[in-house]
Amino acid sequence: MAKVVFVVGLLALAKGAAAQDGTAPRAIDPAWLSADTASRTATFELIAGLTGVNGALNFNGFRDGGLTLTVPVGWTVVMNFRNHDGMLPHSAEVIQDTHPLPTQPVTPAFPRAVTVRLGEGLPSEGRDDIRFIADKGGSYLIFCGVPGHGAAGMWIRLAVSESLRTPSLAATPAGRP
Ligand SMILES: [Cu+2]
Repeated sequence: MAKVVFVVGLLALAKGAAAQDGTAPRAIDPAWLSADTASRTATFELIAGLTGVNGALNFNGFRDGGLTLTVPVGWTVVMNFRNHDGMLPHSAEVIQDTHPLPTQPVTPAFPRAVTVRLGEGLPSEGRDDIRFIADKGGSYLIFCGVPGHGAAGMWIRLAVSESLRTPSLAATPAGRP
């Protein structure tokens, strides 16, 4: 009996290690997004380098547009940025959906839709909360402004919808914008 328990324990350890190395596909955590319909505010936990995916050049474990935050037009968007990467600095800004992707920081698509230290990045466990009004419908990118990171895949999508009434978060096909 003790042997069985030992084997189960080893399996649990192995599973934990696989999750930690970040190669396993990651599910969307519902806690990442909250919506206040009274104040029309969407609050999103934006976590740089959450997993090891793409050498940690990811947001919330997703790269190359594999995650899309959708908000209704006119809503206030709060992004609680945190850098979970123990190695590299990261930042974030909302930019126009452009191809090819910029290799340097660019002007954000909405005023103040940008973290501090955009080009140099925030250090490990650095935080910055950004807040802006999504007053133009369309498709945008949430992009790391540290040179080379966004172009290497460190971007997800922001859709500002003219028709939907509630914010949502969904996995989307990864690929070029
Ligand atoms: Cu980065």
